[in-house]
Amino acid sequence: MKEQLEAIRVEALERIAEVEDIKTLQDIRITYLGKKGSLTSVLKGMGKLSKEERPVVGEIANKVRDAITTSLEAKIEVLENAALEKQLEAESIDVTLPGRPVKVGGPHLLTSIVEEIEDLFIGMGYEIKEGPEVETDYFNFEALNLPKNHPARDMQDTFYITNELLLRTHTSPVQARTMREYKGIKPFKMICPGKVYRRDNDDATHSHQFTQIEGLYVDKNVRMSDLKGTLDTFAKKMFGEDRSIRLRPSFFPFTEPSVEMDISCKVCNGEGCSVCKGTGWIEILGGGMVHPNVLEMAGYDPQVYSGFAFGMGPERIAMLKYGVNDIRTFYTNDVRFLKQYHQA
Ligand code: 2U9
Repeated sequence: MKEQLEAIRVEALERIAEVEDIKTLQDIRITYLGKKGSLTSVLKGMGKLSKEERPVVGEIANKVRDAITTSLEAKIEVLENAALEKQLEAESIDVTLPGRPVKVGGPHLLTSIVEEIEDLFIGMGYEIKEGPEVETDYFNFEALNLPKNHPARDMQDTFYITNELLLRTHTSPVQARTMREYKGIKPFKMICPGKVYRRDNDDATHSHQFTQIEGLYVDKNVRMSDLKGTLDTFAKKMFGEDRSIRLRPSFFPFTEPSVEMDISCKVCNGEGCSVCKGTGWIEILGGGMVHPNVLEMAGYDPQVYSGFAFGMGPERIAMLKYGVNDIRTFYTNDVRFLKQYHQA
């Protein structure tokens, strides 16, 4: 029996030494020390031993069990440490590796232009106003001296939603709303940037949705020369101090007299080239003195108050300033186009 116990010890320790995984170690524990294990079955046979032999064999059996247990625990610790090492190695982060660059976006060219124009007018004391894109027929047409059946309504092809509701065709209704808000007594300067909609077929110079910035100044004694000075300041700040402007007579239902403003062509310095179609001038915006009917409808007495208004298309301004030749590039969002104008 002593030999049997010794054989178990040797065999068990050998197997433990060879094992490389914890699961097999657990199987070994069961094989030797479990209820039906080999050590246990040897111990069960101790009843057959003499009184003298029993304590001697018992002590050896205890020692063998202790030896196997100690060896098992030591090996478990070794394997667990190795597993932990392996996991730490696999999960280690090399903090010295260079990071992946994060792509940063920037404002759209149109947004930059609108903000630049806003800043210019804020500097001249203007406030920024916004209004709804779904407008009433009243604010989009009626309040701007375009009564129903007025032939000038044909100038704009409109997206109608109902008989009375439409997508605004210009930002002018925001000005009509502002005059109403200031109740015919408060003098003010405002500009209103925003999206507008026309039933146009899209091509290089037309888009069914585009941007407008319109301005309005109402006070006592506002004169045409104020308009001219304001627009001259704007043109020089926007296109360069070496630019000159000229005003040509025009017609808009909401202004009288009405003008269109050109700036001298930067490409040929007024000599005439393909950009300015040989004229030396490039049309930038329209404007005029607010029609007395428009002032009156909004509650401002045209005998006391006067005003000037102007309107421009930021897409056109951006196209001229940066040589963009197709208005659709603002809306098709080709990143190669957008990237060129990041000032990030
Ligand atoms: C009120 C009174 C007057 C706004 C004006 C223009 C002239 C004009 C267009 C030019 C090209 C915009 O981009 S565009 O389509 N606009 O020429 N806009 S006067 O006059 C107003 C507006 C509102 C109450």
